[in-house]
Amino acid sequence: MANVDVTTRIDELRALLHRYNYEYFVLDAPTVSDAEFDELMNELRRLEAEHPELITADSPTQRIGAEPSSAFSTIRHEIPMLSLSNVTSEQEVRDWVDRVYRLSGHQSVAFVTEPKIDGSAVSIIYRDGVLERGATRGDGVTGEDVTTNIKTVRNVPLRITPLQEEIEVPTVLEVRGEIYMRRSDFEELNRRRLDAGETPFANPRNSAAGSLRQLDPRLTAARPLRLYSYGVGYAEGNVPGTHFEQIEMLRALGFPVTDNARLCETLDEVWRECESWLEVRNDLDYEIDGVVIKVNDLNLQTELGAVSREPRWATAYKFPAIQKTTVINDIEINVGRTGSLNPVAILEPVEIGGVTVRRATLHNEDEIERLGVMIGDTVVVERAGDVIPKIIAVVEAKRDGSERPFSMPDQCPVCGAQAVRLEGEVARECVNVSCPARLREQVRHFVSRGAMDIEGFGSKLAVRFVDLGLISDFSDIYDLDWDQVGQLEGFGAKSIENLQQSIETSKQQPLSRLINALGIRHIGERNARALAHHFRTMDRLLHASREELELIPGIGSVVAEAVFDFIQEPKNRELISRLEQLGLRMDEGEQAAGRADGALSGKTVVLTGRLDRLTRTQATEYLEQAGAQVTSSVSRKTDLVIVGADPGSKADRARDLEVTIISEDELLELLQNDGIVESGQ
Ligand code: JCF
Repeated sequence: MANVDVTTRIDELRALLHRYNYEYFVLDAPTVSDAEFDELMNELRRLEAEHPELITADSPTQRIGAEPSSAFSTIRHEIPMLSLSNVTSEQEVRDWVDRVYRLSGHQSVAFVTEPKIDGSAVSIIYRDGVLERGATRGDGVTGEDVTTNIKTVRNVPLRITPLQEEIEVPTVLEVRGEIYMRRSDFEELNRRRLDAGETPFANPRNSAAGSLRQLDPRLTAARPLRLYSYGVGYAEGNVPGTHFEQIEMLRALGFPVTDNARLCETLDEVWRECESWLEVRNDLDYEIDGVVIKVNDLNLQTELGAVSREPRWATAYKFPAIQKTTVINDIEINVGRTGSLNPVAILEPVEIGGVTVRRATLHNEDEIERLGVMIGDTVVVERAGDVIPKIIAVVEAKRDGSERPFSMPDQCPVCGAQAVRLEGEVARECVNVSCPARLREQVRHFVSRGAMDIEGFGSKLAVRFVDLGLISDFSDIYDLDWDQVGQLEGFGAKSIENLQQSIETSKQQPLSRLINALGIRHIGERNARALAHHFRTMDRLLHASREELELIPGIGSVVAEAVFDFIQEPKNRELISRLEQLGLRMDEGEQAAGRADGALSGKTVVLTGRLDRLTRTQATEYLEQAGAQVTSSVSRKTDLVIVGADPGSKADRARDLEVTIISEDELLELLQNDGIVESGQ
């Protein structure tokens, strides 16, 4: 090839590779296969090897491969990288906005909100469109030069390539942003680390921050890091005058920016955004720890200024902490409904998100081993939404040698029978089928709020009646010896009457609650509803075949098997027939069924991503009224997936399975046509 041709081809290859990289890592919409990409990259590498004089720092071949260094050099930020003040409640958000009104002298100020990505802050400087330097935030005034590492991050442009030719690139442009890891990438990374016998990372944030500060850039390159850019720092050249337009400029220059910045004209809008992100935070494929609120106008930002390194024109609404550290005072064994021995950590009480947490499940002995917990350890506890508190990690630095290891007992702590771990099971189980612990737990569950909901029949009473021999199976609840109950301490005529009344009322609970109450393996509230919706009556459920069970949306083969085994067991059928004779209602009724003739009736629907006009709860309610069933995961049985903003993996799976996908607006239209919501909502 003549030298001119080589130069032309190299330029062509770089442009193509740049575009494909952008499509893959910024837009999430690749147009070529990995193999095609690799082929072009190899061709470029070969040409550059033959003509080293043509290699440039911004060539796609130069992302990876720099030599390790012994330390990072320190840099000084041209403009300090400020940190954000925090507000933690609606009142504090209102106070903060009010203060902006007061200080600015304006009664109406436009704000921009955006989710606050939990990563590691960076500054990346481009001179004449070429990446010149990347640095960590450090203390905000000085940071570390991590240029070679930043260059390995796939969605960081090595050279700015505007999406349209007429867009002007500032001569100097400092892009500020956050280096983070997607949850799915993080989980994959940890799986690989575990396979390789390495210690897994605690969370995506630590993992991203650690990866960015590797002295060997090849290690950084092997981590699935991404950039999220949220603003402009220092610049020479034309830069727009509002934050919102700056984001749009960055997008037009090929940087990854959020699609979720919202312009808010009122305080109520600002707060609504904060709430809506709180609602979906656990459903996103990236971790967010709050919502950034900024004054949109840059002149007004300058006017407001900063105090002690915190701008007065921006703040972060921080979600309530869902992780805290505390001490494990003891580990107890709970014997579950199925006889499994479940270790439970007894914690030094700690408040997380407004709830005092005293216990956290340790699941089983494998989990204890994986975490390496000992009694006396300081641990990180997480309580996400209404999820049961769990122990995330041990803080080993807090150990002082007084901690005691824990081992699972080989006897049931309740009845003393042998506790064995069967082949292929994670839990140790008490071998005694009539272990009182099982019955206690079963009765406790039967009467509980999510099951038959018998008012006044709490856990304590359940345990007491079982221990006194008043209840030996569920049917005894409806056939209690009231004379004997009357002789118990604390039972007067009035309390007996109340209890009788609530037991009587519970006979009218719909089939779904009864199915849940029976305590069938793998059947909780959701699966019980799916079964009740499908069969409508207990009689039909008792006649179901394994195949029919497997075809029900939301019911997988393991669950189907458990239900089938349960209904085949003569003792269970006898119990159900006794309950029927005692007057329990054995059907679901019409009420919960929703409409039967609309476009959504009978459809199995999954919601994913962030909805703008409805809350998740509203959407679920409306869908159920329309006769649809809302399930949590996408499978071949799913008819429809409603995709909001930032949908994550469920939307990908829907596309893979070719399930129909509709937007929130389209959903609202369907609901309007069915008369479930009024138009204009
Ligand atoms: O997403 C973020 N972590 C984030 C951090 C977004 C922003 O718009 C920020 C920020 C930190 C400081 N803005 C500033 C001024």
